[in-house]
Amino acid sequence: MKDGKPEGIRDYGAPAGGWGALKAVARTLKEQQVVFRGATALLKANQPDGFDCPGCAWPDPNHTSAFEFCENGAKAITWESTSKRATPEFFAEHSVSELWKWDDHSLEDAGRLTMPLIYDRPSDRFISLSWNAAFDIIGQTLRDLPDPNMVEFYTSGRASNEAAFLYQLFVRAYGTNNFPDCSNMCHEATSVGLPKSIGVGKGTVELRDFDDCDLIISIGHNPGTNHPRMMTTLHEASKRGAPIMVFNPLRERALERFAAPQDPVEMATLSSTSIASSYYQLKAGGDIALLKGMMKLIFERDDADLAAGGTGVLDREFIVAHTVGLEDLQNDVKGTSWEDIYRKSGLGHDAFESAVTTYLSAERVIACYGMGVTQHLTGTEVVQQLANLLMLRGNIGKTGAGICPLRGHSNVQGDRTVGITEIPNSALLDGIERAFGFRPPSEKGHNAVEAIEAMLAGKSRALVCLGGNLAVAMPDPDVTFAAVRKLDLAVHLATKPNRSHLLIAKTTILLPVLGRTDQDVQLSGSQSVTVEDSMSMVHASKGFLKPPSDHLKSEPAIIAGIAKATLGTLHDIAWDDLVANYDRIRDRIEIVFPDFREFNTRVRKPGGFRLDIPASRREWRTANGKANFLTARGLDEDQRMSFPEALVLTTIRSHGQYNTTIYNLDDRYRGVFGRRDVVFMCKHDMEARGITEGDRVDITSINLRPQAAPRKASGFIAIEYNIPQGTVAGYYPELNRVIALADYDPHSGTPAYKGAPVTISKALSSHP
Ligand SMILES: Nc1nc2c(c(=O)[nH]1)N[C@H]1C(S)=C(S)[C@@H](COP(=O)(O)OP(=O)(O)OC[C@H]3O[C@@H](n4cnc5c(=O)[nH]c(N)nc54)[C@H](O)[C@@H]3O)O[C@H]1N2
Ligand SMILES: Nc1nc2c(c(=O)[nH]1)N[C@H]1C(S)=C(S)[C@@H](COP(=O)(O)OP(=O)(O)OC[C@H]3O[C@@H](n4cnc5c(=O)[nH]c(N)nc54)[C@H](O)[C@@H]3O)O[C@H]1N2
Ligand SMILES: [Mo]
Repeated sequence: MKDGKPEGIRDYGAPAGGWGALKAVARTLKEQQVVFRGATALLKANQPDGFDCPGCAWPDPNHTSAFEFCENGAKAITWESTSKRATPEFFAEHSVSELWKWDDHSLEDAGRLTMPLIYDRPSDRFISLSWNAAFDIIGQTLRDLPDPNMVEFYTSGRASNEAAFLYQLFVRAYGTNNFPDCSNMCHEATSVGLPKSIGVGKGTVELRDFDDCDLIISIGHNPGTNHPRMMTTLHEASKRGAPIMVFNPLRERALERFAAPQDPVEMATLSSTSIASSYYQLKAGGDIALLKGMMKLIFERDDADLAAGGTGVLDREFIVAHTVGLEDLQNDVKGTSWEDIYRKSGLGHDAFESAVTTYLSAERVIACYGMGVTQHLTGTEVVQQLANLLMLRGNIGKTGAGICPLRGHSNVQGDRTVGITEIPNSALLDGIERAFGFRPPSEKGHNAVEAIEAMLAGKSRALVCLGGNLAVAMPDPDVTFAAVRKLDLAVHLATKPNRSHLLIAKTTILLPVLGRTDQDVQLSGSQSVTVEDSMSMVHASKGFLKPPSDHLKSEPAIIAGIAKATLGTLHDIAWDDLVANYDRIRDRIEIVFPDFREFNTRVRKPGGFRLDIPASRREWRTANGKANFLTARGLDEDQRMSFPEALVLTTIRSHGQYNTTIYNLDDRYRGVFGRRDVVFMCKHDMEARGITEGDRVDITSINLRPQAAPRKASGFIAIEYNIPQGTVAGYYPELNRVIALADYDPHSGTPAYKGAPVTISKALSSHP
C-alpha cells in the first residue's frame, strides 16, 4: 500500500489520448524490439497501398487518409511485427507443463511461431515437423472419423475474406456446418436480432452519417480502448456541438475527455475536448429497463402532445409507411412500471427526463453499441429494443441516422459475409453449388457453446482453429479446458503461442501463419487480401514486412494444404490454382455472393466499396417486408439476482489487452498499473460486506441448483470505484472462471459475460 492505495492503483487525471498515448506507443515499440520494423509498419497502416489495421473494425476515411495516430492500433501492429520468435529451440527449452504455468502475457510474448509443430508426448514438448507431414496427419485423422459432424471448425475474426471463404468451402466440402465462431461470443445478438427488426444483421450507417447527425447515443462500449479510431469521429462531432449521450456503468475516461494526438493545438496546450454531453451510469444488465423507460416516457410525451392538440412526438409517417408492431410495443412498455424500470436500470426520474428530452430534440440520431449490450442472457432483445427506440422517430434509413454496432475483430463481419455460419441459408448453398458444382449439407451446425458441449460429451473428436484462443475466450475454463483435452486432434493456425495450444489432445499441431503485416507471396506474385469493416466497406489489405521466418504459409495456403490432404480430388476443387492468385478466390466469392459483383475491379479502387445494406434505404428484407417493432418480455430478471447479497459481475477489457492477448498489465485510464487481479466495487457494496480497499476477496458464482458446484475466483483485490451499487466489474479472461457455460442468450448463443450473478466476500487471509 502507498498513500493508502493498494500497489499499482492511482488516479489517472489526464484525458484519454494525448501525450499519454504517444508515450505508451514509444514504450510498446521498445518492448517489442521493433523500433524500426514496427515504426515503418505503423506508417503503412490503413493507407491505400498498405494493410488493414488488425486493431479494430472501425472504418477509415476511405483508407485514403493521412496517417491517423491510434495507440491501440499501434499496439496491435507492433505486437504482430515484433522481432521476438517462438522457435523450435524455444520449445525445446520449455516443456508444455512448464509453459502452462506461464501467464497469458508471457506466452504470447515468446513471439511469432516460425515452424509447424507437433506435440511429442515422451519429451512433453512441441517439436517441429514438415508442412507435408502436418497436412498428412490432419488429413488422415479427419478422413478416419466416421462422421464429418464430429469435427469443430472454429474461426476467429482476424481471418481475411479469402481465408474464411476457402475455409468454409473446405469444411462444407468435407461435410459439416460446425462453425463455432468468435462472433458467437460477440455480436451474434446483432446478427440474429436485427434481421428480425430491420432485415439485415449489420449496421445501417456510413462514416459520413456522423457528419450529419445531431445526436450520438453510445451504449455499452468503450471506444477509447477498443475502437480507438472512433475517437476521431467522436472528437469531431463534439467539436461541432453534436450532443453525445453515454449509457455505461463505468465512467470511461475517453468518453469523458479526449485529447486528439493529431490535433496540434490540444497537444501543444495540453487541452482536451469533452466527449459525452451527458453520462448515465446505468446498472450492468439494466439496458432493457433503460430502453423501455425511454420509450415509456416518449409515449407519455406523445400522449400529452396529442391531448394538447399537437401532432405528437413520434415519426408517424415513417411508422405508418414502414413498420408493424407499434401497438404491441406500446402495450408492453406502458404495462411496465416506472418503479421496476428505476430499480432495474439504476437510473431515476430525472435521468429519464433529460435523456428523452435530448433524444426528442434531435432530428437525426445514431446509436452506437458494443458488448455491454450484446453479452447478456437477453442480448438479442436489448439490440431489438434499441432498434425500436430509433424507429419511433424514424431514425433508421435516413441521412445522419441509424444503428451502429461496433464489431469486434477487424474482419469478424466479413467472415460471416463470406460464409462462416453454422446456419447456412439457401442462397449460400445455391451459390456454392453454382460455383463449385456440389450441394453442401444444410443441417444446422454447432455454434461456440454447442461445440464445447459436443467436445465435452465426446461427440466431437477434433477441433481445427483458424486463429483465436477459443478455450480461454469461452466461459468456465474448467469445462472448456477439459473439453479440448479429450479430443483426438487439435489443430491451431496461429501467429503466436497461447493457452489453448497447450491443451494437449491425442494429437496437437500448431501451424504458423503469416499475419496482416507480412508480405504474402504466391505463385503469381505478391497478394492482397480483403476485409469488411463495421460499416460494410470492403477494402484490400496488403502486408509488406519480411515474414518472421521462411517457413510460414498464408492462411489460404494452409487451408488448401489441409483440404487437399483431407479431400483429395473430391468435388474437383482446384485448391492450388485458387491459392496461386487470390483474384481467383475473389472471382469465386463473387459467384457465390452476387453482392460482390466486379469484386476484383471494385476492390482495387482506393477505399474499396460498400456492400449493400437495404435497410439503409428503408428497404426491409424481413419476412413481412416491414421494419418490426419487437417486444421483450419483462426486464431481464434473473432469479439468481434475488439471492441475498447478489451482485452483477460484468467482465471487460483493460486498455492493455486485445481479447485474450495481454499486451501489458496496465489499464491506464482506469488507474490500474501492473496488475489485473482487481474487482471494481462501489463503496457501499464494499462496506456492506466488511471489505476495505485492497482486501483480498473471493468472487463466487450464484447457482440455484444445489447439486452444481459454484465456480469461484480467488486472489482478487477489491478496488473502490465509481460504479453503480449492485454492479461489479473485472477483467476478462481472468474472471471467465465464474461464468457458467450454460448462461447464454438462447436466441444468439452469446454467453452472458456482462451479467454474471455473483457474491463477493473477504477472503479468509485477506491481506495480500
Ligand atoms: N484494444 C483493443 N481493441 C479491441 C479489443 C480489445 O480487446 N482490445 N477487442 C475487440 C473485440 S473482439 C471486441 S468485441 C470489441 C469490444 O469492444 P467493447 O464493446 O468496447 O468491449 P468491452 O471492454 O467488453 O466493453 C464494454 C463496455 O460496456 C460497458 N458495460 C459493461 N456492462 C454493461 C451493461 O450491462 N450495459 C451497458 N450499457 N454497458 C456495459 C463497460 O463498462 C465497457 O465500457 O473491441 C475490439 N477491439
Ligand atoms: N468474460 C469475457 N469473455 C469474452 C469476452 C468478454 O467481453 N468477456 N469477449 C468475447 C469476444 S467479443 C470475443 S471476439 C472472444 C475472442 O476470442 P478469440 O478471437 O478466440 O481470441 P483472441 O484473443 O482474439 O485470439 C488471440 C490469438 O489469435 C491468434 N492470432 C492473432 N492474429 C492472428 C492471425 O492473423 N491469424 C491467425 N490464424 N491467428 C492469429 C494468436 O495466436 C493469438 O494468441 O472472446 C470472448 N470472451
Ligand atoms: Mo469480439
